[in-house]
Amino acid sequence: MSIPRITKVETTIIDLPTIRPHHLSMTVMMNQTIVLTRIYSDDGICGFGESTTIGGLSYGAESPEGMKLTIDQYIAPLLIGQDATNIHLLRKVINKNIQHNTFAKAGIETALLDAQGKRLNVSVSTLLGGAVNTKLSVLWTLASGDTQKDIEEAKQLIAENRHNTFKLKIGRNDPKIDVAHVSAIKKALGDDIKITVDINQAWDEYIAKKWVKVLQENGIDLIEQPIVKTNFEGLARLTQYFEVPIMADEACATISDAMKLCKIRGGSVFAVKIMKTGGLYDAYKIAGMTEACDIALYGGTMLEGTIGTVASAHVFSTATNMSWGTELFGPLLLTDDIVKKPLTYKNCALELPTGAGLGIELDDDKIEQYRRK
Ligand code: MUC
Ligand code: MG
Repeated sequence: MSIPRITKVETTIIDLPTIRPHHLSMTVMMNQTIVLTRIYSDDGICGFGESTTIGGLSYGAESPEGMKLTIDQYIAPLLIGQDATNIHLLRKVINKNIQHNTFAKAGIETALLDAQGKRLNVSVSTLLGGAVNTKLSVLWTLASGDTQKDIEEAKQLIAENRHNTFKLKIGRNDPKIDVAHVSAIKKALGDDIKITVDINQAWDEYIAKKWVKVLQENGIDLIEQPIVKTNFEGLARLTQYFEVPIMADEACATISDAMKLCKIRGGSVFAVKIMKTGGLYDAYKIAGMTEACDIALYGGTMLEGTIGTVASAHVFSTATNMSWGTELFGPLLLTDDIVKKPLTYKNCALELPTGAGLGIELDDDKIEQYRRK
C-alpha cells in the first residue's frame, strides 16, 4: 500500500457572532473568530482543524490573523509531501522548527487526527485509545455583565435541563462588586446548582486571599485562576490555604507548566485546553500527569466553535479523572455554525459524535457566508 502524502494545507478565517456580549476580565466578546485548517492528502482524505483564541490578543499570545500566517507561511511547507499517517513524526518536525504557537499547532494536529480517523474509519477518541465517557457534562458561563440578566439566563437553562453548573466571569470590577454579584447569583439559584468563579488573573495574591475567603463563605464551589499566571507558588499557597478548590487555567498551559504545577500542587484542579497544549496529545499527557498526582482534571475551552469543541471532547472522553466536567459550550455561544449537523447537548452533557475522525461534516455554504473577505 502506498503512503498517503499531504498535498495541501488550506486556512480560512471565519467570523461568527455571539448570541450576546460575553464579558471577561480582559475583554468583551461580540463575536468569535475561528481559523479553520483543512489538510488534504493524495488518498482523497481531508482533515479539519480549528485554532481559536479569545478577544484577539487580549487572552493569548496568538491572534487569529497571526495563526493563519504561522500555518500558511511556516507550518504548511513542513507538511507538504510528508506521510500524513505519522502524526508523531509530523509533530516532531513542527516542534523542532516552530517555537510556541500552540494555538496554530492545535489546529494542525486536530486536522491530522481527523484525517487519520477518516482513513482508518475510527473516531479520534478510538485513535487515542478509546472513550471512557461518551457523555461529557458541560457547564455554562454567565457573563452578560448584568446580575439580573445572568440569573434569568441560568433559570431558563436549568428549566430546560441544559445546564446545572454555572461559571461566572469576574475581575473587571472592584472585587467587592464582583463578589456581591456572585453571591447574589448563588443565592438566587440555590444550593443544588454549582457555581464556579473565573477571575482570569485579575487579582493579586493579597486581594485573592481576602476575597476567596468571602467566596468560600458564600458557598462557591470552585475558584479559577484568581492570580497572575506566572505566580505558580501563589497558586500553591492559595490551594493549601483554602478548602474551596483552586483551579489553574492560564498557568497550566503546556506539559512543562503542568509538570511544575504538579510538583508544588499549584491547584487541586487543572483546566486543560488543546489550544494551550498545542493539541490533543499533550492534553492527553497532562491527563496522565494529573492522574498520577491525584489532581482533578477540568475540560477547558478557548470558546472554540464545533471543530475545536469536538476535538477537545474526543481527548477529554479518554480521561479517567474529569471530576469537574467540562465547559465545552463554545458552539452554544454562537448564533450559527459551519457544520452540517450541530453537536448534541442533552441532560447537561455533550454527546460525543460517533463517526470517523472528529465525526462532523462541514457546511460549505456557511463557510462561504462567514468567511472573512
Ligand atoms: C477561560 O479563561 O476559562 C472559558 C469559558 C469562558 O466563558 O471563557 C473561557 C476562558
Ligand atoms: Mg479560565
